[in-house]
Amino acid sequence: MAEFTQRVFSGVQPSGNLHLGNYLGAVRRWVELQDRYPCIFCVVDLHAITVYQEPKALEHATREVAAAYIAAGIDAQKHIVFNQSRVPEHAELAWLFNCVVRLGWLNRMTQFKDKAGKDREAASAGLYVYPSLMAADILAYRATHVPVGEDQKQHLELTRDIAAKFNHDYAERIAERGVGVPTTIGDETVNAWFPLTEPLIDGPATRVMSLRDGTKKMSKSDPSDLSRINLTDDAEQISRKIRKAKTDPDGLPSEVAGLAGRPEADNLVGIYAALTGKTRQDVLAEFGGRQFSEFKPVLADLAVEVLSPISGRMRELLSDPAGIDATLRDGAGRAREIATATIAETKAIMGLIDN
Ligand code: AQP
Repeated sequence: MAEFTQRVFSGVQPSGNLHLGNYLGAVRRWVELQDRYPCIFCVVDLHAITVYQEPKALEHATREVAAAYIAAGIDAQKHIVFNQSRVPEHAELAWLFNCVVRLGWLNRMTQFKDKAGKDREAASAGLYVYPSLMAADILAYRATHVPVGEDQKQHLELTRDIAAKFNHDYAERIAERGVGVPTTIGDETVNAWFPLTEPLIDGPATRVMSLRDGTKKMSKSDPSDLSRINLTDDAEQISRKIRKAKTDPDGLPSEVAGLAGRPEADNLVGIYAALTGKTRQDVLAEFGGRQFSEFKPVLADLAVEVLSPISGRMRELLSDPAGIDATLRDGAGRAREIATATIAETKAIMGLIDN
């Protein structure tokens, strides 16, 4: 029986400095997955412009995100690394999906509500249809697995809804053209053109929180630089930010249950766990009963040890922007071969003449 080719797709927006949350929640997981799957890692610049980006800063951030992927250990020769806008099929498929997605579905997206804020009328239309573009990014490669942080879970569910509706609406045509892949959903088997992509959200750092407020996620667009550890921060900056991280007056508990209602403590313990590959319980077995004044310097040393080789390698790569551009160009060429074939068949399924 035919099956979907197993493939991983994921991306980061070049909308500012890459931070520890992006690294622990996404990029570091990709490095592990690249030994098990063929992977496509995209710098999603078309997503970034859903909010205004100063052009020079966008160029710099695009190269910086690509450099971070490679510095973190992504093999851009064996896998595919490129920036989204170089492959126009993403935007083309997003339009087709805009005609599949329902307004009611888009209206439920919490990220739009968060990012648009109170003045929704002033938000770009791009920000509103962002989830269609994300579905297109993934399904242009008919990717089966997408490693992301917790915040992207709802968008991934929407991607599955779009795929399922497309498969359902065009079921006859998919069968007629003999391109369907039998896919079991519950106790039903459908003839799918698009896979129902699996999100991969696991580990102790699927949601790294701001160092200034444990109830808000660490984010590139947080106006306070003290809220996040950037991958480009040097040892002194990392230590200072961890020293200044908000905590409560109590010491560390010895059981995970003792972290309940203490978001800042939970966050720092989670970061330590993710950086060492341990569980929160392991960390508390070691540090339970100690004060933050003792824990923070150990955490800072650990963060510097893990991040400095990455930031050093990023600096080297960024000293040769033409080299990064060549990697992105090469990746885009290979990505495009896959995406053009998907779009051609998708259009044919929909009845859009293109011969
Ligand atoms: N705080 C986080 N903890 C764990 N994972 C995170 N990710 C983002 N923030 C955290 C994951 O990183 C990947 C890339 O995210 P993105 O660039 O698409 O944008 P985002 O999720 O909107 O990240 P930011 O930093 O908050 O950017 P801005 O401020 O520009 O919106 C995704 O897999 C995401 O889950």
